[in-house]
Amino acid sequence: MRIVTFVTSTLLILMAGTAAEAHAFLDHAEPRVGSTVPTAPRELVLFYSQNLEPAFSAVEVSDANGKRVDQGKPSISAAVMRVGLKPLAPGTYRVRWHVLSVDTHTTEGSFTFHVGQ
Ligand SMILES: [Cu+2]
Repeated sequence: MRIVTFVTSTLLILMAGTAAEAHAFLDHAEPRVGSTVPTAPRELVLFYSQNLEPAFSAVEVSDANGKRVDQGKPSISAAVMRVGLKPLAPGTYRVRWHVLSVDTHTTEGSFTFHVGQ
């Protein structure tokens, strides 16, 4: 419970507008944010601007019906988080991530990528 309170309070601080420091922002991703890829990727990789705390960082990938298509627990090393993907049919997929960076700030975001034409 103490940890939940801590995360919530840091999120509130972030939302209050003290975002001037170097939080862990998403630098880029593979597949790229908003991109269309011709073949289904087997893995999603997120590259951040700062090292992550693995215990409090997560990502979900879902299809247009909201069904999870990631393989579960991501692997996190330094500033990179990756998760395996189930075989993806053509379509649009949404990525939702939240991370706790080593400076104790939380950030979150979402984006889509498209498989197929
Ligand atoms: Cu920060």
